[in-house]
Parts: sequence; structure tokens; C-alpha cells
Amino acid sequence: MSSTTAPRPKNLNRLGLAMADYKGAPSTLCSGCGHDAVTSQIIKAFYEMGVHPSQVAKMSGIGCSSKSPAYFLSTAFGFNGVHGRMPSTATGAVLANRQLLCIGVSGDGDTVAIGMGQFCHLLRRNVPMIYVIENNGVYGLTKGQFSPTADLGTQQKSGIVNDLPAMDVCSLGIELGCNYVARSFAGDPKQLVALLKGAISHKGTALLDVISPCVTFNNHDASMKSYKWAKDHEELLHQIDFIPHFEPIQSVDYAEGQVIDVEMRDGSHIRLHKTDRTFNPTNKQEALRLLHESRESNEFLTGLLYVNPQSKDFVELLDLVDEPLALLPENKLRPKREVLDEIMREFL
Ligand SMILES: Cc1ncc(C[n+]2csc(CCOP(=O)(O)OP(=O)(O)O)c2C)c(N)n1
Ligand code: SF4
Ligand SMILES: [Mg+2]
Repeated sequence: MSSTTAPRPKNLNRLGLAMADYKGAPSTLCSGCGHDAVTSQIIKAFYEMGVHPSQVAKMSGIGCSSKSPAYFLSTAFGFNGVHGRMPSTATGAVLANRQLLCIGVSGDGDTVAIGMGQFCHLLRRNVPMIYVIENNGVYGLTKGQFSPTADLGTQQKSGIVNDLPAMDVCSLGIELGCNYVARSFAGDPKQLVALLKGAISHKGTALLDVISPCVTFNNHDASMKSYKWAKDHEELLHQIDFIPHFEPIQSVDYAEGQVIDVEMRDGSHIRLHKTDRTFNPTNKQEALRLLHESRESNEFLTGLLYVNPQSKDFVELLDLVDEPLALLPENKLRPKREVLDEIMREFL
């Protein structure tokens, strides 16, 4: 007897869930804020990848950006921590339940001002999570002061000029051992959703630096984190396709050297179509050189800057048991009475 599988209704994903199941509360951010555009792509990426919201932990610190997790995946776990301390709460959550897919949303202030120390240690440990920086070059929530990612020479609306050099979170991420480092733009949904899907597939910390303009305090003509500046200066390193492990890889032939195909550990593929630049994102030195050059020439490069899908993440390095620590029963956690007595006798 032959069995036939009913075709899946078009608007449902492989779990049978609709896009609406991936939404959150209505946003309270300013209308047009880049952070809301990033939220929409997070919803789309998790929906299309068929990740169940109940398997996700959403983490954040403080800032307009850090409010974003309230606006997606309303049935996921979530924790809104202290300013700059999201990495330590995320590390704790991941260690307590290694089966959850963790996504943190932070701001440039939350990450590289007050949170710099925690951010560095998260990357050094390769904690398995997606770390999105919604980068607008200012502290939006506290009315638009320059953050450490504000570009040299950029101006506030009042005319104050930033005379300090910007910190480059992508170079920093690569230096600190992060194995998935990408830069994108809130106004480039296609690229952003592909990079988010790659991040979902990556084992280890996946860092996404997303230029996300603050329309209220930093979107004027003299700003270098405005929609206009980013649109005028965006240089795509490559066109990106993401082919999830549960979909067949299209067997279209590409001319030799035109495509770089990166296979992720879960069997998904990131396919990078070359633009004018010759660039191999699996070469760390090349990525750092490119970032350094682009800083010198004021270029805004977007795409996958560095990837090493084979890295061991924190959970693997610690050799944690497969069963989530949070779910281990007491008889597995507590040594037997006789064992404890034996230990005590050793101290006599
Ligand atoms: C310990 C502490 N210091 C300072 C503040 C004030 N504060 C709140 S949000 C913020 C900066 C937010 O900037 P960013 O992380 O870039 O987020 P954005 O609002 O720009 O999205 C600051 C300084 C605070 N809440 N807690
Ligand atoms: S102040 Fe800026 S960052 Fe904050 S919600 Fe408004 S536009 Fe977005
Ligand atoms: Mg900011």
C-alpha cells in the first residue's frame, strides 16, 4: 500500500507553525527605528528555519535594542538582565540547559561600553549563542550620546563632533576567537535573514554586527550610522544564500571560482556568490586585513567576514553531559550517603 504525504499548507513551516507564532508584543520603539527591522528578520529566520519558540532562550541587557526580545517569539524563555551583563546570564542559561537555542540582542553601548569585559569573555569561551549587536553608534535610550562605535568625525544633531576613533566589534570578535562573524544592515533584509539562518546553524558564538539606525538621535546628514549613509556606502562582500539541512541543495552549476560553499556542522550550507572582491571568509588573517583596510578607507562592508564551522563550543570544551543540567534528577546530582561519609572520614 503506498502512503502519500499531504502537502504542507503554504503559510506553515516544517513544524506546522505560522509566522504569527514567532511574533511578540507590539513594539514600543520609535516608528522607523532600525531595531524593529532587525526584529522582523529574526522572526522570519526562526520561522523559516522551523525552530520551535519553546526551545529558544532570548537574552538582553538594557537599551532600546535590549527591549527587542519582547517583540519576537513571545512563547520563548527570556531574561532581560542588567546593563552590559547579558553575556553572564546567557552563559548561565546555556550551561543550565544546553538544548536551548540562545539568542542575545544587545546594543553598541550595552556591548562595548559598560559590557566590554563580559563580551570579551563570552567570545573567548565560545558560548553557543547568537549575539546580535543592534549598532546605532549612540546610547539611544538615554538620548543619543556617542557610544564607542561612533565613527571618528561623525556629528550629533547639536553639532558636537566625535573626536575618538570607533571600536570595530567585528575585528575584536575575530581576535577574541569568535568563529562566526558577520556585519549587516537593518535596511538589507535579504542579507540579514541569510546571516541569521547561518548563525542559527552555527555551533558556538555567532556574532552579528547590524548597523541599525536610531531615527530619533542619529539619522541626520552628518551621521555615519544613518539609513542614508549606510545605503550610500554599503559594499556587499558577496551575495548570500542559505540552504538549511532539511532542504535539498540546488544542483545549479556555477562557474569555477564564482561560489564559496561553507558546510555547517548540522549539514546546512552557506553559499557565497562572489562580487568584484576576491575574499575567502574561512581565512582569519584575510578577514582582519580586509576589516583594517575598510576602516582606513571609510568603507561599510557587509557580509560573512569570518567562519570556522569546525570549532568546539563551550559546552563541548567543558564536556558537559548531554542531558540538560537543569533537568538532572537528584539521584544523579547528589553523591550517595556512603560516598559522602567516606569523604568525611578522609578529613579525620
Ligand atoms: C548600570 C547602568 N548604567 C547606565 C545606565 C543608563 N543606560 C541605559 S541604556 C544605556 C545605553 C544604551 O545604549 P545601547 O546599548 O547602544 O542601546 P540603544 O538604546 O542605542 O539601542 C545607558 C547608558 C543603566 N541603565 N544602568
Ligand atoms: S531612541 Fe533611537 S534607538 Fe531608541 S527606539 Fe527611538 S529610534 Fe530606536
Ligand atoms: Mg546604541
